[in-house]
Amino acid sequence: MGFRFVHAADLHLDSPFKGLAELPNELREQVLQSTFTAWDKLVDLTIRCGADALLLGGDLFDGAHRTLRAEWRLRRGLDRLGEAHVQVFIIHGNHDPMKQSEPWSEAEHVHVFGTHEPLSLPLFNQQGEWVAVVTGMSYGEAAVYDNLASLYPREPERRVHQQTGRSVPDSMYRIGLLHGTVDSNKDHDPYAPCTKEELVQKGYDYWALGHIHVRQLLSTDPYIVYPGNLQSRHIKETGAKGAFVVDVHDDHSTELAFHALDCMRWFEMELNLHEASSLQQAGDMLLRAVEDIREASEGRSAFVRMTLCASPAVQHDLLQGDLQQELLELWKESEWPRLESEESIVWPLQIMVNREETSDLERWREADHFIGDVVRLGDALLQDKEELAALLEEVLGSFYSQRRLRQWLQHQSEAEQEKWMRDALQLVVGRLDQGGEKG
Ligand SMILES: [Mn+2]
Repeated sequence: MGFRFVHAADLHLDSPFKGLAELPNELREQVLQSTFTAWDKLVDLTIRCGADALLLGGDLFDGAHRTLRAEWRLRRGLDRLGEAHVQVFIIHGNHDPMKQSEPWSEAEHVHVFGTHEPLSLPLFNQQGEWVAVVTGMSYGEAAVYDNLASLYPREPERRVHQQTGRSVPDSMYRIGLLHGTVDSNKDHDPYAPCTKEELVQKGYDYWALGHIHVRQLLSTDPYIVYPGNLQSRHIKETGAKGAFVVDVHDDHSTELAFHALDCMRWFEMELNLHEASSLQQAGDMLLRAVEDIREASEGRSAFVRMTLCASPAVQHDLLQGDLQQELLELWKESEWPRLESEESIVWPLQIMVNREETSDLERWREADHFIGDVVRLGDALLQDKEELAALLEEVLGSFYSQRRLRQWLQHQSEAEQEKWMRDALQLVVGRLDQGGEKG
């Protein structure tokens, strides 16, 4: 018997979105509401597509200390799903380990899996037919290093039979609901680790996973799926975010359709300004790129970290810090009217300049001249890591006496430090060159 379910995970309701203090108020409010807005959109989608069930793979809340408004917003959505006769299956993850009692678990249509061992529950379609068995287990604490998947039963429908006496239909679709790490992932804590092979061996049809925020289809036979988080929360989570609508046919063949549900997106991009010969032209190109992002974000607000790659002439202008700032101001200025009319905003978080070596440097490197000496000295420092480190320590000495600056400096990579050196060299040579000291 066919049925339809929606698979989502990592809602992170009420994420605090730190570090956005400089955003205009209107935009900050949009950001703070975004995880809730995405949840509401998930509920809308689930009801609209006539799904029989919604599966949530953990991290519904961002923090173990949940705000009252987060609980209220979750509950409001669950109530709406109940009115539409949608069953909801929930596990708790590392961000929202299960509490003694979860207020919504009393609702008849909401099934919250406990923490001691995996539980197997029947899933009925809207016609009341038993079509699948869902096995899941919640985290009872934030850090779970045990292999939970290994505890999942091989024939979960037998457990349902033992508990309820209900006779098992001939073919039963098996779903595993799990918050964990498959085959390790360097960007996430290795909670509830297991291998893909282990999951395959269990004989389930669909592994509905949560925890990893990047959408991934690890396997299609069986389906092993991370839907990713519902709403991205920072610049490292780029691209569309949402949930899968999953159709299971009579023969258990399975079809997935991704639906974007996010209400704002993050973009990390480079803008090539090599064709620009003046700052005015660079400004025009920047504004055109902003329109491209607006199109790509499909009506959502967007936050952008942009790196400018410029021709030597423009680069020289950009290197004077205030001009880089001017481009930033131009960008913000062009977005203000939209902010007031609450249209989709494309907002710059940061503009950086990719300071490629200009031809000036190449020219001076060979010259028998003071500027040539400077370039050669810079080259030597870039070759000698110890020398460079010693120089930086000398130059940045006073910063090291301030705790926060010191911490920040200590977290900068060697590559970043080399970039500072190259920037400094470019800047010095640019200034000397401009000063008319040509040999
Ligand atoms: Mn998460």
